[in-house]
Amino acid sequence: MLTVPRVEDFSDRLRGPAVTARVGTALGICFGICFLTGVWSHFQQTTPGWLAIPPSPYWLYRVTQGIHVITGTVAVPLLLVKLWSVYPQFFKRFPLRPSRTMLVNGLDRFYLLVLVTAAIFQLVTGLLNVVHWYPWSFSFRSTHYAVAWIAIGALVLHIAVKLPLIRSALTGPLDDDEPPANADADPEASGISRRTLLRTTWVAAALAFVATAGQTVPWLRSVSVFAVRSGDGPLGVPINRTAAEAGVPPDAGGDAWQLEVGYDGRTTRMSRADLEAMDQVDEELPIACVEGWSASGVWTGVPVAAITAAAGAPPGARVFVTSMQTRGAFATSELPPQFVDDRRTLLALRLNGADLTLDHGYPCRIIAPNRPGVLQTKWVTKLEVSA
Ligand SMILES: Nc1nc2c(c(=O)[nH]1)N[C@H]1C(S)=C(S)[C@@H](COP(=O)(O)O)O[C@H]1N2
Ligand SMILES: [Mo]
Repeated sequence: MLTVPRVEDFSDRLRGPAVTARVGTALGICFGICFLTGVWSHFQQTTPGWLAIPPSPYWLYRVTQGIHVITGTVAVPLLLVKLWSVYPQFFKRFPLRPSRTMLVNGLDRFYLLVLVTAAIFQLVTGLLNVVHWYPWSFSFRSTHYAVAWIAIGALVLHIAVKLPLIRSALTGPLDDDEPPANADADPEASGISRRTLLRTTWVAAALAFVATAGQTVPWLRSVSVFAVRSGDGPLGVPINRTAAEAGVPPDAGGDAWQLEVGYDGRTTRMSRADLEAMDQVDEELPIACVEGWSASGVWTGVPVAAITAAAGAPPGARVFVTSMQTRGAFATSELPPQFVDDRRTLLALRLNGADLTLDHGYPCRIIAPNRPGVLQTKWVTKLEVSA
């Protein structure tokens, strides 16, 4: 017969507030940093009207998003140990009679369930997004963002509720000084100590760090087994979505291709040769994907500001970019004025000394400082300028 265990049935002396509070503190720090960098990433992609994101420093998004994915990955082993250290508490019985005790216990279980579910949801969806596996039909970004608020709200409540316990557990000893009275009878008593358990946890977290960090920290790349798409791609930069995947035909950038620049009811058309005839600028800028990987390249092309000026637009204009892509997301992006006016924002024609490959966005693509990869639109066909 299946019997529901009681809290006393879990007699593992490795568990206890001393372990839970220490692992929980590390986990809380990871979640806090992951939340803040995540909100930043969301704002980078759906910028609220009151916020003008600056193009400098050009590496900022690369760093914040690298940290977002690293702290999220490091949180996985920490969350597992944390849950292991407290799950017997879930089996603690409380009287199911209408009373204050029942109310308090019920609310306690409820918010903990919300916290645990939201935390697991965030880590699982985040990791699956990194490996491009979408076994769901909802929008990843808006859902991951909404659940982040639920998780952080429940986490703040959790810390507030447990603060006295956390404080005493962190200042108290880790291992019980006295060996358990039944040390001979209890086979576990001669096993590992809490100190060893914690050390193992930190090693697991460090391994998760090293395994992910290579996608932003170049010298770690060779050991970073979780660093998806951080290896070399054509011209030294990985490919996120190929032309075939985006439904861009191989001959899309052929001789017939022309860039349309619309401003004030007029359309200016430019061939690739026209663009090549304009003053070319070299800029070293990273592609910093929301998935955490990033890679630097030297891009050569025409400042977007030079193109808007050629179309007759004054400085301070914004530009709506459209790609030739026929399938999937990220076919368009918008450059706010501060990015258009920055001479490092290019309509790039070349990467690391060679013409762009089709998969990198041939015949031309946007590359701008301090922007998420999803906004570095490839296979550009139209720029709509509005003053
Ligand atoms: N038109 C278009 N541009 C796009 C994308 C896309 O799917 N379609 N993907 C974006 C994403 S998510 C990233 S990270 C970068 C990657 O550029 P790369 O493939 O040249 O490395 O391109 C961006 N530009
Ligand atoms: Mo990306």
